[in-house]
Amino acid sequence: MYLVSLLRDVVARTSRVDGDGLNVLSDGSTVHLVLYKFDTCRFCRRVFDSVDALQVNVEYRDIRRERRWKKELMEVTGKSQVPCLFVNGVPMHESADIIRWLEGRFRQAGG
Ligand SMILES: N[C@@H](CCC(=O)N[C@@H](CS)C(=O)NCC(=O)O)C(=O)O
Repeated sequence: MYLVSLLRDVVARTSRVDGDGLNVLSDGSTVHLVLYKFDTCRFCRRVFDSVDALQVNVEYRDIRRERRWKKELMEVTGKSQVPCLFVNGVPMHESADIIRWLEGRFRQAGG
């Protein structure tokens, strides 16, 4: 049963809508978000949940599905650790920091 639910979860994750990553903030400025991840990473899942709850537009780059994303991540950050969120091209590691940042930017007043 555990395997079945795990597989179902993986399928759900892989069918998630991949946006273009462009977000318009309340002050009219734009922020481009790219998340390097892989789907069985539990730290990535915490970030997925936050992205979904906050309805943020994120472009996903799966480092296990496409070799070029892992290569690119390593070239820019010097490591292959995920999740890594690029905010307007600037990398941010650590799921807790990423979630805190997302909540600070995208949580609706009163929400
Ligand atoms: N403290 C980090 C842990 C992230 C982490 O351990 N990610 C694993 C995958 S679940 C990883 O990327 N390990 C290094 C590697 O695969 O090169 C966070 O919360 O984001």
